Amino acid sequence: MSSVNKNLSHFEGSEIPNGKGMRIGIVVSEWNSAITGALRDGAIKILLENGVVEKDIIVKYVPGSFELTIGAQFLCEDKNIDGVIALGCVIQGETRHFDFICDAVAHGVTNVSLKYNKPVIFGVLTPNTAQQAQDRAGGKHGNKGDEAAVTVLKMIALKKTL
Ligand code: DLZ
Repeated sequence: MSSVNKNLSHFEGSEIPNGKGMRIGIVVSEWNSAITGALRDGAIKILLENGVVEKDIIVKYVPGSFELTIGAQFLCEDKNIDGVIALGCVIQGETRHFDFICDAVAHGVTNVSLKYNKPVIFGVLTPNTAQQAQDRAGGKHGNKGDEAAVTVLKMIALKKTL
């Protein structure tokens, strides 16, 4: 994989915006819950470290990654929510559903984001093995939940400038 030897949670570019006053939904897939729980915890930690208050982080669960799209839509319907993070893990070696699920979620979250004009961040791991998933959920390649949290803060801040 192209990420070999990289910590993917090393952020480059502009500063992380302060999230004070932002209200953020997190939708978490229960499939591969040890991994998705670590993604969720990473995302929450980053949001709290960057000014989002606990009561403004709304966490909801869906059965599998396929349901992340509708979960994100439910959250986007709340007009007080500024942005949503969708967290899941689909391991390629373990399911023939892989392509169907990944394509559906990628298109689904994009559609929801455009429909509601709010950032919906794709925080779905799509590794080949369980080890690669662990490496990206608080392991040697960082935590994709952290990246998703930074991304939602940046996108909400961008919208506020326009
Ligand atoms: C069915 C299924 C399979 C085989 N594998 C995964 C997976 O690796 N990761 C994941 O998040 N969900 C998986 N699912 C469940 C689907 O996402 C979905 O919940 C079911 O197909 C019901 O719609």
